[in-house]
Amino acid sequence: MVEDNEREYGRSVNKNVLLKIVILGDGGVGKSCLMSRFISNHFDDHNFHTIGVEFMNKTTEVNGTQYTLQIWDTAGQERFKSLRTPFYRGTDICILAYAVDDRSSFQNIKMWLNEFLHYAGVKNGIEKFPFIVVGNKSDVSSKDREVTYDQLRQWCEDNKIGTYIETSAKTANNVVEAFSMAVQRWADLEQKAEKELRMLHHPDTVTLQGGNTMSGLRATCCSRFSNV
Ligand SMILES: Nc1nc2c(ncn2[C@@H]2O[C@H](COP(=O)(O)OP(=O)(O)O)[C@@H](O)[C@H]2O)c(=O)[nH]1
Ligand SMILES: [Mg+2]
Repeated sequence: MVEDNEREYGRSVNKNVLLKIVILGDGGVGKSCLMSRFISNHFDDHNFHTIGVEFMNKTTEVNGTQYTLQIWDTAGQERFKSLRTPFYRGTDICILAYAVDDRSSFQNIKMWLNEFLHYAGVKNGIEKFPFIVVGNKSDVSSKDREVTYDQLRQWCEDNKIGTYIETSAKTANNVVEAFSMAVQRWADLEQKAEKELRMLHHPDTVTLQGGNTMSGLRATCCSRFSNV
């Protein structure tokens, strides 16, 4: 989704980075409400149904960089299975949502994670893709709560996801923060990937402690190129 000439790895203040974000999770956890709270700071208490797939854009600034977030919302993937691949393709950030008053929606996060890994073709491993797990409806009374923050933290640790938060689309608590955290995670991973790439292309810039592994690598590179 991010054009090459727009890639700024979280550094530029002048350019706009376009990021495609998908929100996945069981029906009823508040995906559409989270999106409309973030986009227009609005909460609609009566049920409305997402028809198929839709996306909305919002421009936001995170750490001095301008981002246009293209947020994709969907309803009943079961009914729209043929849309899965185009829906997931080119995703930069994946939000996995559940509701804290619905234990089964929390248990299904694993299924949504696997579905995304499969259909979006994430190959580099969970740690290298910006996932954020969002426990929505944090405003519910403690007697209605079925998932604790500790369980969220533990699940994320077990599944190697470093970014998670509880939100309330109803009260707006942590909604902007959730999107900012997700973008920040994306920027951190981009920067890390860029560094790794630079190391590959310019091994001279790497300081090695002990051993001569890099000079060995250089020799291999040079001999390969000199044979061309
Ligand atoms: N208490 C509470 N209810 C919410 C919250 N977010 C959404 N809801 C309600 O949960 C229901 C489902 O929300 P919706 O956004 O349509 O869920 P979706 O199917 O995941 O898109 C609606 O009745 C919302 O009013 C929240 O943060 N707190
Ligand atoms: Mg919806």
